[in-house]
Amino acid sequence: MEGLKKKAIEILKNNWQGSFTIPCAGLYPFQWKWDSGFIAIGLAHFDMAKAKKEISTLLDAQWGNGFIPHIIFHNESDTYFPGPDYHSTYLHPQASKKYKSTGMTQPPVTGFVLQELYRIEKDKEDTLLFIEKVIDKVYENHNYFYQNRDPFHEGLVYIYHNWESGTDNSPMWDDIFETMNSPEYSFKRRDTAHVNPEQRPSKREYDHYLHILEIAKEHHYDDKKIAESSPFLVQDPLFNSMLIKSNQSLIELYALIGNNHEKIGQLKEWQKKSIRAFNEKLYDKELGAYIHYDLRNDKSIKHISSSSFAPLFAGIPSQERAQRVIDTLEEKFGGKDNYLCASFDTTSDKYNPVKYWRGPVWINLNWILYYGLKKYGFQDLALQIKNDSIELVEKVGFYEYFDPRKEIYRSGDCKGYGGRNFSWTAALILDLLNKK
Ligand code: 9WN
Repeated sequence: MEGLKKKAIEILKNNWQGSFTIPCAGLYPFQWKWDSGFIAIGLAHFDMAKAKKEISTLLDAQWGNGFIPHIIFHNESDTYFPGPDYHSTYLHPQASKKYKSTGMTQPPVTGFVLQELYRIEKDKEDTLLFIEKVIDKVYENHNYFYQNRDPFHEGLVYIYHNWESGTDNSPMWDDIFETMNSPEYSFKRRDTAHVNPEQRPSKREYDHYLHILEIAKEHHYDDKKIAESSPFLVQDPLFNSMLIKSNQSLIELYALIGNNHEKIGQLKEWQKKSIRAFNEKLYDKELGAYIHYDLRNDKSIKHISSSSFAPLFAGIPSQERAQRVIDTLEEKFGGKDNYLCASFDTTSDKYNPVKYWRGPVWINLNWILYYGLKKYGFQDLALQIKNDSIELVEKVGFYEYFDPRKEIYRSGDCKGYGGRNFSWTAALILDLLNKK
């Protein structure tokens, strides 16, 4: 395992850009919000100064209204589409003047990442001083979500773009895209110059992505107008689980720091309401799983993905419900033929083990699942997820995503998919190897 750890550290060192880390060279040449969080956890295991810098740089790009963008364009690289000019976030009056960025966000992992840094570092005092300096920015980000992304005051926040989910081309969105009548745009993609197109979203999917973006731009990224008119408006169990988990971390960190009673009180209120609404609205009894809700078309999306299990990580289900959810996981994602955990229901017609978020295994979702399973006492399954993650990386390398089918590796031909030397794969494998 020492060799694997060394390689993981080497990848993180190579992808470090002086004040932040790229997800991987070529394909993703900027800073991404949720990648940065996972990466900071990896960095904390060997270079806490870098871990802190990673987070500070991300938070420095926060907008005046508390929003944190999903990509921060620190440089002029033209190997990625769509770039800063396309996103044109200067249109929003409170956008960062210091950094070019996108006008969409990603799952709010930063709160629990701060707590992970505190757990990992031996020098608790010094880490807490750092946390004290940045924690209000994370709180303001949560405040932004509850004030602007929850139009019916349910305690559940929406995403207005599939890129906000982090699970970009999940089959979850297929039916919504069908309703959109997106134009056929002409544009030059860059991703397919780096990665086999078979493993990436289709041209038609990119048309949809751009169409939603055009509508947001038309409204100068105004949240109210987006809530009224975006064809894509979804309450996502992964996104909301990350928010709830991070709320809890903020409560515990503020308690360690002392004072801050008002903020703790507010966080507890959000927490209570969010967990209740989550269990009522996003749980499907028949499927035995948490699912997405299409807020624009007012209906549940009746599919199961790896996002369906994220609520375990945030402590959302009761023990009894957690057991039911695990039965579903074992029935639809497990079995001896697959590595855990496919990103989409392997028994569905829409499952594709090669294509991006339509089936392959992703290490960040495995990491979330691992800690979720441990929290509820499912030790064996947790260990299986951990071992599967390590085995996949040992077999083919630190890729962005992996084929779940065991048979495919037997010939020795199968490589991992997407980007190579991928930062969060390195960071989270390092974390799994360093913790019991
Ligand atoms: C769009 C950087 C990001 C991840 C996402 C992943 C992929 C981008 C893309 O890469 O998305 O944000 O261009 O495909 O889906 O989760 O944060 O690693």
